[in-house]
Amino acid sequence: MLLGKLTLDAIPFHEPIVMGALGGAGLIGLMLVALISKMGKWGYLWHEWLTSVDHKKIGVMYIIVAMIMLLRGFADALMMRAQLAIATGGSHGVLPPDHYDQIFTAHGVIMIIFMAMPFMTGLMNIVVPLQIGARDVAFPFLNSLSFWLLVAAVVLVNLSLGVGNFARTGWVAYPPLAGIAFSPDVGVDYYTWALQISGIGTTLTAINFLVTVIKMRAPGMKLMDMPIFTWTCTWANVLIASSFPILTGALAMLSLDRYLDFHFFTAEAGGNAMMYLNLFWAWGHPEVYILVLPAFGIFSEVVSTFTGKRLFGHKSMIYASGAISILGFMVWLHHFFTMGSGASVNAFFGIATMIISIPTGVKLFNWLFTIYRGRLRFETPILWTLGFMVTFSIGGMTGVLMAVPGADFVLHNSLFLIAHFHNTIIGGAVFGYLAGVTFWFPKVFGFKLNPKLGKASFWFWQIGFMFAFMPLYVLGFLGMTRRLNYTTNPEWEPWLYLALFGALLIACGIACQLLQIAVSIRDRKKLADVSGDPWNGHTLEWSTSSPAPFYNFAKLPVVHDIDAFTDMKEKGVAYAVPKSYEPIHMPKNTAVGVYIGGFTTVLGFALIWHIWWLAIVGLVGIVGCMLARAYDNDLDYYVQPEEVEAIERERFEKLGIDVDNYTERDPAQPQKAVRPTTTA
Ligand code: HEM
Ligand SMILES: [Cu+2]
Repeated sequence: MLLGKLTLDAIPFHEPIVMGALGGAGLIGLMLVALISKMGKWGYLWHEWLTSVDHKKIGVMYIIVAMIMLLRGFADALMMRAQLAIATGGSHGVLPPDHYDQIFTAHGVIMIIFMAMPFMTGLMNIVVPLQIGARDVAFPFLNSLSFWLLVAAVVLVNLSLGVGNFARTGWVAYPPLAGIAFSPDVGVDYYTWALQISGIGTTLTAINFLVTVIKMRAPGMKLMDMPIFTWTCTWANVLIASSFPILTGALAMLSLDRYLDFHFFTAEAGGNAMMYLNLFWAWGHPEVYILVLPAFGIFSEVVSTFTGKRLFGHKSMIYASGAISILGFMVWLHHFFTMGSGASVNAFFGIATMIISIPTGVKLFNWLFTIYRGRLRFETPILWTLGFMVTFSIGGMTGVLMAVPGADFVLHNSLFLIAHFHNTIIGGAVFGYLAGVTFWFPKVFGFKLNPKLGKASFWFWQIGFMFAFMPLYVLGFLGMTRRLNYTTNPEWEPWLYLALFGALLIACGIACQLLQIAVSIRDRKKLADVSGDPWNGHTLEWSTSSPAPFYNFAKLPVVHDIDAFTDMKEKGVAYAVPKSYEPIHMPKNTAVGVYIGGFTTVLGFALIWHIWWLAIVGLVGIVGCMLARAYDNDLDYYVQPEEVEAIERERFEKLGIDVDNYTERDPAQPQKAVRPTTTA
């Protein structure tokens, strides 16, 4: 058949909820297209953003994708909470089981792979090169390619809503359920190809950033001097580079089982489904640290900035992150204590799991000691940080509880587990990213976010979280298992209502954030940051203007201290006017990443639907683009000193520094920090 498994039946015309969602999304899309056309912004969008290799712009695009997917993943969550609040006492609610199963699977996959991961990657993209005083990442084109591979995967996941269906296996896709015998349609294939494609992008990003921090640090910055966010990202990248290949292998084997009748994971021909569980979690557990370590880094930056103190125990923070990373590889079996590995194996993994709480505790005390006797400024990022400390600690403690194999036998697969990991992943990772957005927003856009709405959003999220997830601990103890689409036990009902109420509060929190962006854009003049250093920061990203120029630094900074920028301010050289400028070597924008992303979408779609000729088209397209790129010599250019000077002159004018009558201070004579005041 020309279209493989694809027929008109693949489109769920009979499902009003799905069709409504598709219609809504289509409408919003059309409105966007119309708006961009009306404003005549297509050229700008293409040349300045989509084809950009600037790490800051790529970072922003990652975060936009993450926000869109947060809305989708949260819509799924709301549907589940609403369903479970009405599907009680004999009612089966509105979502049929087949649809409900796709929803919890999509929710889990989207939140982890397509919301949290791009959010983390986006912040890393924006901040890491600036923090180490570099002009971009080591491989700017590769960076753009990674992003477009993510977009290809996101397109596939969203396509599954309207063409075919998504996996009904839970976000872990365990065989035999995920095998061809029990999941004969395309749902699992959407899952595997979307994860494979985005996984390649993630792995490339990790390698890119590892090379960047090794090769491109500013003169004088030793590895141990790197700011703590950069360090935690680096550990995350070590974890990505070593764990994502395991996922790739596991999913490749699952695909071989499904497409070519291999039997890696089916018992009938000598395979073993338990192997999949081991491989999946050998990636899956490091994955949770990939998400949370950079968030720990953000909290560290925020705590030291808003107490105005050097972070307590910079070195111990780095070592603790390393210990967490290494231990993170030795605990995977705690995800299936009930598999029957025996008492000694379970005991080993239980103890290994508990040991991770030690380096995590070290960090918590480092933050507390930094705050101790500091003068805490209660800006929005600090609220997220304090909220994290409380929420994450609860999640950590329930984690240690479940690390006891005996306890896990009772709690496994119950809502207690759901409460535990949302406790850590929302209270840890998501709160961290939201703190990071508020913190670094001015560096990217040149103005701060409205603080009132930011604080309102925090309180809605924090209180909403407690209402949405604390009841799940109780429900777990009361015996409610996860992934149920209706319940019949009247004892559970009040807790299910409370959980829905909590989710609605979180919805208000998200609404506040969207409103915050709109209001802040409107008030951008009032919220402007002309100093480039709106929070009195410690690290190099604050030493350049806001928004940072495309070349980041007119002169590469020279580093003498862990808190490099504080050091410069103390020595009075933070705003020194250079005598002259040199040409700056920069990469040119390119559309190749966009094209490869497009062909990859085609390839993925064709593989999912067994449309072999189309798969060849996709593959040939990808290889063609790669060849074209390989033979292209027009990749870079030099920014001329006159252009740099003009941009820098404008910056110094805004800072109130007279460039023409500037006398250099003697750096040997320490002076009080000269800091221009901010308007907001
Ligand atoms: C923002 C509010 C959120 C709410 C209200 C929410 C709610 C839910 C609900 C109701 C379930 C199904 C529980 C069950 O099995 O009965 C679920 C599962 C899950 N959630 Fe969330 N969630 C939220 C955010 C997140 C975030 C931010 C992440 C990850 C970054 C996440 C990851 C997951 C995962 C992995 C599952 C398991 C899916 C599966 O069973 O395979 N959730 N969530
Ligand atoms: Cu784990």
